[in-house]
Amino acid sequence: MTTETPARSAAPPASTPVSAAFGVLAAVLALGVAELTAALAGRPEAGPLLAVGSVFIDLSPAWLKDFAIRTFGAADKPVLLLTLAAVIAIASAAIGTAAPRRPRLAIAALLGLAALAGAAALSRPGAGPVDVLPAVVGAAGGTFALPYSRRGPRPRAGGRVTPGDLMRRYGHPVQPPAPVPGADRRALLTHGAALLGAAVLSGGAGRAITSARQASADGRALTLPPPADPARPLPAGVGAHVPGLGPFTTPNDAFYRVDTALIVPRVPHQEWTLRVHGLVDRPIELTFADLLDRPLAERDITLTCVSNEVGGPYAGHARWLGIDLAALLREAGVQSGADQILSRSADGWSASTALESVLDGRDALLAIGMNGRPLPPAHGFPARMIVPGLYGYVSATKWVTDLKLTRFAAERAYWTRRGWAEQAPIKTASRIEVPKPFAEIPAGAVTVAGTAWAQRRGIAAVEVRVDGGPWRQADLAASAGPDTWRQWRTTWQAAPGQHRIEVRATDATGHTQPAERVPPIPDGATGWHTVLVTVT
Ligand SMILES: Nc1nc2c(c(=O)[nH]1)N[C@H]1C(S)=C(S)[C@@H](COP(=O)(O)O)O[C@H]1N2
Ligand SMILES: [Mo]
Repeated sequence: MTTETPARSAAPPASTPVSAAFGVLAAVLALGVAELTAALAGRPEAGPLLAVGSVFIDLSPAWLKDFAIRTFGAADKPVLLLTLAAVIAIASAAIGTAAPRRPRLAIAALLGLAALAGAAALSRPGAGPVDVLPAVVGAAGGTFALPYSRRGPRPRAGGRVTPGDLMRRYGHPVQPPAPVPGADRRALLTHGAALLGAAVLSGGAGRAITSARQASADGRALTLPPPADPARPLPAGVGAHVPGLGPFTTPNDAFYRVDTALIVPRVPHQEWTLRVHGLVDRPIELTFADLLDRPLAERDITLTCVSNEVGGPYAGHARWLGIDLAALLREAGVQSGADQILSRSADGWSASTALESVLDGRDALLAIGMNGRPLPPAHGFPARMIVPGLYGYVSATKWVTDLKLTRFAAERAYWTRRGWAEQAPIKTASRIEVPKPFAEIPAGAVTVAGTAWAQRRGIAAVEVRVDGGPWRQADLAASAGPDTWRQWRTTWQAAPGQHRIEVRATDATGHTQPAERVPPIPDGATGWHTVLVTVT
């Protein structure tokens, strides 16, 4: 009698690179099935990558966030996700490598990672018990896949047949065939490909389900009522019409985006509500339909971000449609003693806005429309705040669901807890958009153009100088009011060589931008935007 050894243990222990690769495959499968589970549960933000990434964003110190925004700009989120993927790859390769010798330890490590992902998902605002499901299913998928890193996989028939197998099949002893060279490797590849295929299919299906749901949740199909109080038409000549200078009104898809949301929160307007509460006599709860029933105002307002560096891209102009925020607060009956509106969003972000700045007569809006369309999801659909003259982090809450009247002494918001100023009126600013930095331009008449803004005050003058020479007045395009940016242009007779162009604006109160450079934190950058060019 030949003693039969099970085929599994007959397979050779996998080599280290193979074990590592199967460890990574186990992780990829875990992520794929977790993603699918999150999508089926209708909670894409509970998937391990997004949940852990979001926790990382909220826990990371301000200097790291500043660094990320400065270094990667709009790519900061993809960079974070890639970094996270790299960390997972390294950890899972280590788990795979440990698996042949320390299978229990490997499984424990995998379950530990899954537990972290589950805890991260549960800690997110609005999370419920279903949010652990992706981690649980992912852990199951990972442990299922992991044994392949413990041993080489079962050989294919003919690859390694025991004499016992042949005895049973043919009823008499048969000489086992020589192992087919390469069969083990083929089997490894097949198993690897199967795992990868399952991971990609489940992950891809998850993504597809999520994006299909999202398309139905956003307001693309929605028609907004016309404004009871339309914006004044833009005066002719608000655009300086210089090639390379953006349009006066920024198209929605070109509008800068700044927020802490790793994926765009999708809030179905049918389910959205806004609560107005705190230090008020009559708390209010509004649905989206209630908003549509109220008189809508349309206003031209330029929005800017406090994180914008001198000359930076985080500014945009849009025509917003919304309800009068001050009127809403008055309806609720704000009590004396309140000095702050603490607004919160569906994704758990918050902003503290000085109550005074919303009640002082400016066009503060609870906006639902942007440039004639419902707000795009990335810009806060179903509703967001817009307060002229304040940087976005203290005023422009997207996906807003809650307004609490409170006191600065009692409560702080997302960024003010992280060292940014509580009072953040937008500083007078100007930037050169044409020519571009380090442009090579032919000698002769060169058009220099850009934008300047000083919301609430308005721009009174823009001056340009070259190589530290005398300041010269630029031509201002028409003004659309104090709350919008203003385009400008001038002509410079350029001689060959390297040149430094600088710009500074003066607002309608007579305040001129100071030369002193200060960084964005805590309440906005100052300094003159400077562009170096080569004239040939
Ligand atoms: N929910 C939420 N709203 C938010 C933010 C955020 O991180 N989360 N960022 C704010 C900041 S810092 C700015 S500058 C504006 C930017 O608005 P935009 O992305 O529509 O340009 O949104 C504000 N509203
Ligand atoms: Mo911002």
